[in-house]
Amino acid sequence: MAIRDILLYPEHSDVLTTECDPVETVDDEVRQLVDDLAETMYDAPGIGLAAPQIGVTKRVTVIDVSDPEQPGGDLHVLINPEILETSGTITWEEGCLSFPGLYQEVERSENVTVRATDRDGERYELEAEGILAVAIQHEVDHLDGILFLERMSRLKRRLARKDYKKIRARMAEETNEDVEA
Ligand code: GNR
Ligand code: NI
Repeated sequence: MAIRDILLYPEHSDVLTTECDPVETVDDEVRQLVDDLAETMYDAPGIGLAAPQIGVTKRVTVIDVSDPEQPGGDLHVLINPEILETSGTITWEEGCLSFPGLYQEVERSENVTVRATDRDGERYELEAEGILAVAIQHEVDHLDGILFLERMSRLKRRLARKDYKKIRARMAEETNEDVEA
């Protein structure tokens, strides 16, 4: 297990906008990837993480929307996920670990049924609603090379990019101050 670096937008937009390749067999290498994703997600902390965010363009993602204050997590491993059905609409203020500090409302389906392969190579189906449904859609988008910016209206996207530039400029300034101090 290892905590991996999370790739940021826009420096790594090439990897982050790549359509990821399906996993053929769940072997030790894929299990290692799953474990690294989980460890990196919990460390960040985040409620989900997709393989391209750590530089691996494979269709693998992990999600845990359980309360971090409560003992025992609820880790979902989704390999080659397919969204089978969606219904309803929900607006959620989303964040993305590849856009640190940016939070924006995004409209998604409120309910999703997803089929995926787990860490043991078993195919399963999951019905989700609310934040879990939102996270599934956010992560499956990553595997298709789609970032949450693209799920906003053009106006909101323009404002979000502007906000994010300011956030990153401030982050860079703070890092320089740390170096100088
Ligand atoms: O940690 C995360 N929080 C979050 C909040 C609302 C909607 C989606 C997310 S996913 C995000 C982690 C991440 O970037 N996953 O790709
Ligand atoms: Ni994300």
